[in-house]
Amino acid sequence: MDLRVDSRPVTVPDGASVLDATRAAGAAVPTLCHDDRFSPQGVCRLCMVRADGTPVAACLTPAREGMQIHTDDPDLAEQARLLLELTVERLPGRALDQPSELADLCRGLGVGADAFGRDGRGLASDDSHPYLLLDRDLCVACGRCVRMCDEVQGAFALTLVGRGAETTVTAGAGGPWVDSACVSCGGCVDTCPTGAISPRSTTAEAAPDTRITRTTCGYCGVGCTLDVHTAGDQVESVTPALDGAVNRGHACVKGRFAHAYVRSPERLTTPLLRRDGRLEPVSWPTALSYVSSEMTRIRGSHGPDAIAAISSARATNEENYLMQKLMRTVIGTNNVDNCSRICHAPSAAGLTAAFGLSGGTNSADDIDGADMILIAGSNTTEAHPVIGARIKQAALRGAALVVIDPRRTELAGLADVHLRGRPGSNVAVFNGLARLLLEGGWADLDFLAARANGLDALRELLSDFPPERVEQISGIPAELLWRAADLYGRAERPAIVYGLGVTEHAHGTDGVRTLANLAILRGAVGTDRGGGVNPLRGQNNVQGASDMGALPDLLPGYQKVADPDVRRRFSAAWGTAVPESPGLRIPEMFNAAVAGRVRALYVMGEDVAQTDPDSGHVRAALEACELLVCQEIFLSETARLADVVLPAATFVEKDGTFVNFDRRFQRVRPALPPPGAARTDFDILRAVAASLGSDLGPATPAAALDECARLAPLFSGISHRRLDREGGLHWPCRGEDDPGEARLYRDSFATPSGRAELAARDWLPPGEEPDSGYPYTLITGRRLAHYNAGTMTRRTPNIEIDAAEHLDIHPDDAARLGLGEGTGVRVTSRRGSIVALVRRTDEVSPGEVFMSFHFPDVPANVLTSENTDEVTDCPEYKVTAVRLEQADWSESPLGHRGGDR
Ligand SMILES: Nc1nc2c(c(=O)[nH]1)N[C@H]1C(S)=C(S)[C@@H](COP(=O)(O)OP(=O)(O)OC[C@H]3O[C@@H](n4cnc5c(=O)[nH]c(N)nc54)[C@H](O)[C@@H]3O)O[C@H]1N2
Ligand SMILES: Nc1nc2c(c(=O)[nH]1)N[C@H]1C(S)=C(S)[C@@H](COP(=O)(O)OP(=O)(O)OC[C@H]3O[C@@H](n4cnc5c(=O)[nH]c(N)nc54)[C@H](O)[C@@H]3O)O[C@H]1N2
Ligand code: SF4
Ligand code: FES
Ligand SMILES: [Mo]
Repeated sequence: MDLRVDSRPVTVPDGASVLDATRAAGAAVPTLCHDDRFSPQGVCRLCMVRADGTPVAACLTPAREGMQIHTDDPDLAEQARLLLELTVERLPGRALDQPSELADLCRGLGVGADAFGRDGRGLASDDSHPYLLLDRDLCVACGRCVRMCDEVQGAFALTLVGRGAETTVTAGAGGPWVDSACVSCGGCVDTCPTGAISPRSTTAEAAPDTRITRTTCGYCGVGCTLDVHTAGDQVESVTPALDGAVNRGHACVKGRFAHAYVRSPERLTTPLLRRDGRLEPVSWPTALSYVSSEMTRIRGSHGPDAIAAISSARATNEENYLMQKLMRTVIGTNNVDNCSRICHAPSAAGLTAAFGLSGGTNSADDIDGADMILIAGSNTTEAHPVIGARIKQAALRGAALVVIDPRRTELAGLADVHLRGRPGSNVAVFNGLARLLLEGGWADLDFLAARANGLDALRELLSDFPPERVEQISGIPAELLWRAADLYGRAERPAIVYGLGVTEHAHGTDGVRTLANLAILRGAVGTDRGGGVNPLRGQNNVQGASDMGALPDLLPGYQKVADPDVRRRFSAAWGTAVPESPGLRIPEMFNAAVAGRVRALYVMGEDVAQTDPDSGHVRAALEACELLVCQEIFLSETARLADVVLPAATFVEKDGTFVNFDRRFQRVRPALPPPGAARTDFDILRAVAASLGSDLGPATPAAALDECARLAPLFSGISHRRLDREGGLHWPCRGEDDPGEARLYRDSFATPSGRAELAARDWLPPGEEPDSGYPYTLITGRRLAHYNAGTMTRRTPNIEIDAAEHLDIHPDDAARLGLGEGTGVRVTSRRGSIVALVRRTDEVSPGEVFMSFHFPDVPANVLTSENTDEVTDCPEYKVTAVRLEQADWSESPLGHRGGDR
């Protein structure tokens, strides 16, 4: 649209408001109640301008072709000044003490300190929340926090209450903020223009030398763009970037607030070496020479394959690239893996087989654009909160939701249809849906004929999956299955997102394949008619760790170690022969350690002793190793068992890149130096290689990514230079001019046949089932405030939001077992026994219980089994048969400390 602002010509996109047009023209129009992140409210009326002669609220009024806008009307400016004076009259003068949007507005409109009231209204404040302060006396009832909470986060936790000048914000029904439905995303803090809602300060005084560093969140795979504000040696605050590609000015309680761990006094700041059974501080040269002499000895007497490494999905791409290069070129083994193995390895295998590439098929924006979203085995609002919020926004705009999950997650509670299948029933449910898509006439037969293989074999298999049989296996009523198929079948642009409820099973890869079938049947992948199939990859850089070849069978860019041509190319570039035989996967490493075939294990940034399944077995494996090196930021459960602990930097102290869940490379930039003698994983890996007499090549992260890009065609157009210039880039990105592919397979699939591959996979029972001795099914997974091993979030005020591990149990089961809310419960599996606190909730079905694995003193993985996905060895974390008994809470290590941590 072309129009004029103060006689200057401007062009704005369709749908732009008059306010957008004035900004495009560089005119300063005052606003108080407006924020681009939510829909305009038009309550403050400060933004009045003349449009074609008529006074209008700029934020509310759509721009039109040819419009003549005037922002310089003196009457309207005077009116704005008066309105602002009326607004601030009820505020105390201290409202001007801190910098705020309101203070800027006052300065801009010439409203002085004398316009403010002296004492304010004496309204109650609220300091119950660990991260927020509410000073109601500073509230002007602009409603921005309420809009942010409703429209952006979808939490509906805040309301405006009271009348006239007494109107002010309140959380929940008016009780303490911390007890409300608030999910602590910080959206209200970020939008509040007056300082009424402010972050609790984490540093004593606001220092004058605040620096802002633009980076990517180091927690989950959403990949939010964040600004880290530092003063001196401290993180002052973290704020979401308004122009963040995925988060667009939003974040969650972890990325936004949980940063205190960075300067925790418990950070590792010096190398540690085990002497006489105790870990003692030593210098870097001592630690490195111990590591290199032990590795050299073990390789000399047992061969290179007696050494194995676990690389880190928390570390950068460049660090993962160096780790696999170290193992392959300096040690001479392919024994390198990363936590994708225990997470989304079935996605890598399943999506590669179905479509050709090891990543989600579409981008976050395609999920927004969907008119129907099928969410399978993903607790999105807790584990990928910003994507969860975007899905809630889509639902508010009218998108249909189907959730497949044994638990009533937040999204399941909002869904049009919740298919509450038993854990381990996915393949039957997905096959049942596939059959109904065909029966209902919703399959896209033209797409199938032109672009897919395997329809006949699938049809034949599906004759075994009538809804009645699916109901027997899963417990899902046939009628609900029909309703779900109908919604996915009729949608114009359906999208599938899924999580670990699909992958962490004995038949996880089959789960991914049979889920992918649905999108293929509908032609909703590789076309503009659908949002494809999107795994919500978990860790900040789990996609990248695999992309960089920290995998036993694949070199950077998913090139097969077994392929002699590939090996030749890498060997030539690296100047040393790449070993031929694929290496061990993580579970195989532990088995080999117990069997004496692996003698040294190098663990970088994974707390295997807490997070890998069947902890008893993992500990036995770690103890069997002659050398256990642990590269960590804290003395994790694994580090406690190590022979050498190498102190690493956090993401806040690093330069490099992460790849998020939608295949987007994004920059990570250092905001602080590492504490003490801690060093980046990049530097440590180079130093380890040097002490083994080798040079790993690239001296900087930028050079490492360049080297990787030269060797991996999928990433050949990606570099730090381009990312700094252009922001994030999706892979595949095959050249300097390639913008990257957000949506894959528009022309053809990347399978050998060039077509999507339907899979006819039968349902098989889970690896472990309840019986009379172990009658309950334990599901394990995540909670919002804590992150995996919890080493980081437990060292932040998030511990006040979620203080201890609970076992979620249905009230009927709790009543039968005599388990009261908050009492102790002993949970025993075929492998071990732990004590947790009871939380009664019908979020779980009778016969099923749920807990997380975030607390080392209530170690869920003592219970989980060695069963793994038959294709990828991904653990069956989601199904463990357990027995439950009343227990004295003091039997738990936590109880001994009276719950005080
Ligand atoms: N707050 C927080 N966020 C995180 C993490 C964290 O620790 N804390 N970790 C990150 C990591 S590493 C990952 S991988 C992601 C994981 O994110 P998600 O995949 O969402 O995580 P989970 O909670 O493990 O499991 C998801 C859901 O699967 C369901 N489920 C269990 N069994 C079945 C089944 O048989 N079928 C179906 N359909 N569903 C089932 C569970 O009830 C659960 O609601 O989260 C990332 N984000
Ligand atoms: N029962 C059960 N167990 C599970 C799961 C489940 O659903 N149920 N989920 C599994 C899944 S999906 C995953 S991904 C794993 C995650 O398990 P882990 O990868 O073990 O857990 P994290 O807490 O993410 O991080 C590992 C360690 O890295 C350290 N760290 C953080 N940043 C850095 C860094 O930059 N450098 C270095 N060197 N170290 C760093 C942290 O202190 C932490 O100790 O857990 C698995 N375990
Ligand atoms: S949603 Fe994930 S990436 Fe975004 S702020 Fe939260 S933890 Fe960080
Ligand atoms: S900014 Fe337009 S009415 Fe408040
Ligand atoms: Mo994960």
